[in-house]
Amino acid sequence: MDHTSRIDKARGLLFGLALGDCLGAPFEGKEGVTDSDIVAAQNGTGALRHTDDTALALVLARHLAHRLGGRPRKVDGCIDADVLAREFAEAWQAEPWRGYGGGVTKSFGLIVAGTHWRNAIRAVFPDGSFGNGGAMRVAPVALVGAGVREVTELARRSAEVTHAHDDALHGAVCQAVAAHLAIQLDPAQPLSAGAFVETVRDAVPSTLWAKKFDIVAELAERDTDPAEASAALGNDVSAPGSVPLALLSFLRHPRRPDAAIRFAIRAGGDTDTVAAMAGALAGAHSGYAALPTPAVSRLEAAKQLHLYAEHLA
Ligand code: R7I
Ligand code: MG
Ligand code: MG
Repeated sequence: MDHTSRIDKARGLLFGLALGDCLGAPFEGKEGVTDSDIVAAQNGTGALRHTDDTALALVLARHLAHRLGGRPRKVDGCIDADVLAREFAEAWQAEPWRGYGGGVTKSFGLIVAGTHWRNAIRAVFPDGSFGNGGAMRVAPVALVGAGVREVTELARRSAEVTHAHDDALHGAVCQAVAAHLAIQLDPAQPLSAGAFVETVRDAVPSTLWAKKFDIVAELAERDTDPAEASAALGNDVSAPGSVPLALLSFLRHPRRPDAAIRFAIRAGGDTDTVAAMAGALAGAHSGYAALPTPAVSRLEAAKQLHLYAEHLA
């Protein structure tokens, strides 16, 4: 891949994530949302405000960019868990109104008060959170890991500082590996949903997730609608109840990030997060040029998104 398409795909990934988050947020928990409701929001005026999904993806992107800066790339040094946990908690402390989950709100409070992240997160959920917070912000690691193994390792390390439950880690790995594949694939070539899902499945050793992947592969092959998709896969704040729906939203519209985002939003439930994850995948696949131009220029974090995309590409 040449440098121009790498930058285009890196921008597509980050801007797709933020666009999905911003467009999805106002529709969270709403029923009967139509394509034209979403298009109206997309074609509006004024800044598009993001939530915790984009806020923490930016923190992770900045963390990766700083730790890569100028040195030869070495995955081991890309994530310092203790530093990253503090950076996430400080982002929450600076802007607690961005719509954070109830569990992380408590653990971030403990971390800024001095508790080590390993103790803070277990104090809130003894088995670790199974929320989708590790997956929603993970996509930037796909710009750094050289292959599935490295991306898997970075995904787990970025997620575990807040989400220690196996299902949350599986969700982060699923989303990160899917983003990695989306970057590698040439959008001019036909995409095989079956082969795509198989590669992701190989990185996620879990019988619960294997069942989800079977459903994703089956629904991706036919003309399923968002209501059927969420009934079959879930659309809640848990990782297994949202990450597979995002993967399907992308696979239904791999070359149309705006359509993938609308599919995710019309599926209802945790719309900002499912649309952010679907937008990251479709943006990484098709590139920045495929995103709706007026809307991306209205993104609140557009400057930082450009900066980190260029740095990480
Ligand atoms: O996962 P997390 O960061 O939340 C992300 C979601 C996204 O939709 C964002 O857009 C934002 O709206 O929030 O935050 P957590 O607090 O770790 O998990 C989210 C929710 O999942 C929690 O508030 C709980 O309701 C539920 N949850 C659990 N409930 C019981 N036991 C997660 N883990 C557990 C658990 O172990
Ligand atoms: Mg959110
Ligand atoms: Mg959400």
